[in-house]
Amino acid sequence: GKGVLGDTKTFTTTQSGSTYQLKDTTRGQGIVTYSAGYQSSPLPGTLLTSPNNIWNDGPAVDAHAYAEKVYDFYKNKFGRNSIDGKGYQLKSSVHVGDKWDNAGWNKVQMVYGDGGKIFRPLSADPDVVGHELTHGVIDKTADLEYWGESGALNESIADIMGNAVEAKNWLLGDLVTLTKPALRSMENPKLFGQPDRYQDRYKGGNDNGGVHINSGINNKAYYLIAQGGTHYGVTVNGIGRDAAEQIFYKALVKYLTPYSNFSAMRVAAISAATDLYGANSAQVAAIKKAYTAVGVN
Ligand SMILES: [Ca+2]
Ligand SMILES: [Ca+2]
Ligand SMILES: [Zn+2]
Repeated sequence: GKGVLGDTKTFTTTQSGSTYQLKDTTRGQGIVTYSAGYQSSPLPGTLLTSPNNIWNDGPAVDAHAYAEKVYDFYKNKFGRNSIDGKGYQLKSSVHVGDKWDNAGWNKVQMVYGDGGKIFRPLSADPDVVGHELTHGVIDKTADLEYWGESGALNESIADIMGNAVEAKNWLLGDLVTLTKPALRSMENPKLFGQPDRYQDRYKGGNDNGGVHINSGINNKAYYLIAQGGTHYGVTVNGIGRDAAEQIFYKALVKYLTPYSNFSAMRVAAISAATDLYGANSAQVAAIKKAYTAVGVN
């Protein structure tokens, strides 16, 4: 099939009689992709089919192939079988709404608009798909409350894992934004209007208390842990993406709780890194330095 960006990709479908369904039964309890038919409801809509197993609906191809990619990411990296660890069926609906410029996890399934003004069809960037499915993983684990600091951590962990699915750069949404180079940068949150240290956090009530704003603080800490660098005079020796991913996954499933704040995130990451690498490890040292650099103690 052909994706939104014109790239050819292969993915798993199911033959049913004389047609093929956009349904992968080889991963967990399945990965199934529907069209909402340019309406916002009912969901999931109509199961997509093809008479010849050639797929030209770009947003559907990307939603399906990248759901498989995210499933494989969680399975191969962390041994996790889908969002609930028990193979939860991953449903996606594309063509949701009339040129809807958004995507989301609605607590049951993925929904993707076709965009038009701000975005391309949103399934075209693996980090977006990884971000939204990670909200599902968070719901089933730490269940971080979507408000204030715990909400910003919810957003940041969705960015961290979404970005890790691609692991190509430190941007979010760079393949789908039409009016700017990306939606967010973990390396330099300020490029897209996010704070990069705790002192500069947003304290107002918009955006659920700034969940998509203050996520920049934790994103920057994660970037420093993985990649290293000097931030406000504090130098961090990076530990690499793989170790950082393992630490934050363990922090999510073992140590974070619904009302964890930034300070608790620091402690959770240190605890997870201590489990994995020991209290005197370079990994623990990097976490302490990185959180100090962003003003979280
Ligand atoms: Ca919840
Ligand atoms: Ca991307
Ligand atoms: Zn989100």
